[in-house]
Amino acid sequence: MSRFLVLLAAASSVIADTKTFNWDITWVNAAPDGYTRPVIGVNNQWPCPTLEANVGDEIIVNVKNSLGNQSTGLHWHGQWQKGTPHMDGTPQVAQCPIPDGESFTYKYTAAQSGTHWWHSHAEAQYPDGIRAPMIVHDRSYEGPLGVAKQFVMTVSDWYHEQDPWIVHKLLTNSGGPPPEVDASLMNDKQSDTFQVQPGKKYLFRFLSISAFLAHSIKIDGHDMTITALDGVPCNPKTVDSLIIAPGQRYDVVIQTKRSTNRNYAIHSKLMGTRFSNTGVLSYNPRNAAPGGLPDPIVLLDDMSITPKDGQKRLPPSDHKITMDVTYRDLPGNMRRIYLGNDTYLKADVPTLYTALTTGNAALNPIVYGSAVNPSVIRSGETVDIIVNNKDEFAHPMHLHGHVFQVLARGPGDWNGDESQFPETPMKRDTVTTIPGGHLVIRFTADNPGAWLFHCHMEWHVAAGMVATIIESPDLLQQARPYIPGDHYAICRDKRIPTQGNCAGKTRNVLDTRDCHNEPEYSDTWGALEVEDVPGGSGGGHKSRGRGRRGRA
Ligand SMILES: [Cu+2]
Repeated sequence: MSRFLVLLAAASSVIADTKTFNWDITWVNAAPDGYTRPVIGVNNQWPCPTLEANVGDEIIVNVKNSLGNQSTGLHWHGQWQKGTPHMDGTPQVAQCPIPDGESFTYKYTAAQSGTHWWHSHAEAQYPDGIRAPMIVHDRSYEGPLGVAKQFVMTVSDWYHEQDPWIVHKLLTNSGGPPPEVDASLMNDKQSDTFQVQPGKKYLFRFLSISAFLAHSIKIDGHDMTITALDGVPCNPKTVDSLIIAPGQRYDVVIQTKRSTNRNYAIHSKLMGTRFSNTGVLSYNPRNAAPGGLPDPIVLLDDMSITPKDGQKRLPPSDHKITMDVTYRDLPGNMRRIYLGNDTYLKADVPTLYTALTTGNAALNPIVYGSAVNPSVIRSGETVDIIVNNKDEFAHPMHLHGHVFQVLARGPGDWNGDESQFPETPMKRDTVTTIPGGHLVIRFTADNPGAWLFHCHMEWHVAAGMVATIIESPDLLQQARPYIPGDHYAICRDKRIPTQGNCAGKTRNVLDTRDCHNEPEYSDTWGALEVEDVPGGSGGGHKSRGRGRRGRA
């Protein structure tokens, strides 16, 4: 018995691989909808590469920032970073921003299998192109699906202007009407063809890498059986169409027909706009191109989907965090979103570093600064986050470091009545609120780190719709995750302090008078500093350099 286990362990250590990627982050021109503009790519290419691995692989991504005008930081959406919270890629939270010209290595285990993605987490940057799928294979999930082949299909909105400028206009009262979307993309193109054979099953991995708007997806003549939400395998649920919000993923299996005499349209519609894409489910390339409009979509209530592992509702929570979503116009021509008490502003010290360096005070949310909307949770607690959404948007809310159970979603503020909570709740990592409604999610504090909870509409992130969950700072201090030297080097490079409270104060850390509390106009700008973009051939407005404190 014991020898058998040893052999198994040896076998799995052979299977687990190290996957190394060398990514030079660069501006490059691209025209996914026929309009040429500068986009952010990797190694002078765009679309950015899909990161593909097997569950348990060690991922090493050597990043060089060659943008020339913006800092960056890469987040691995769907990877919990257990034991490596410093690899979460969130500038001024898990690390300092990677300045122009500097290098930085991400190294972590791809522990969460499924359909995920990676993207810049420097605000207002990923919609300029730096986002792509991250697929982590797991035979124990994929094998039983019995599919002949897998396809990845991303959907996104697309803009001709660069995002920092869009955000700038959106968040100032004088900016005029909201920016208009210029196109919808399917796999970063206008259309894509998925070649199939008759009488087989296929897995489609749908991802929304949108900046702002959701898509509906429907395949003519074929039901879709959902098999995973945000990488979490679920009990099969057959639907006719689905709606996917920014940050979300749906795995679906389709069964192809016996006849090959026609091809079918895959409709991806950018909701609330005139833009859509028509992909081709191709049985035979010689068949006529499919077209037409999809039938009206049938709304899917994802709350009805249960996880494959059958996990029951977690025990009643020890710790409830309630956040109201409100828009406020502030003096100085600013429009900000408040998530809870405050509108998010970056701390001077990355929040994880504050958690590691302020001793017992790290258990007191005050040290992180009210402007990061901090909540400190303790190891083993069951935590409820309650969002009361006071405005007319359906916000896709994403929590880093976890998946969560979704216990309630409905109109109005949450009334506290837990009697209708589902026995076996849906689990995912990005869930949409309803306009003017509430959302209740629950998770266990089992992953020490500094995790953002935010809307995945990127412009809402820039407007401050972000909160910080500081999880088990006492355990972080005991465990002392090893933080490599290159993390500190990029801080030194820009004179960003790496210890102390939100203002970098290492004594009297509860004195936070010097921490940011007032939104500054320039805070609405993207990755700290934006200047003229080299090589722009049609990129619209050239952004002006207005970085906060001149960090690049
Ligand atoms: Cu939002």
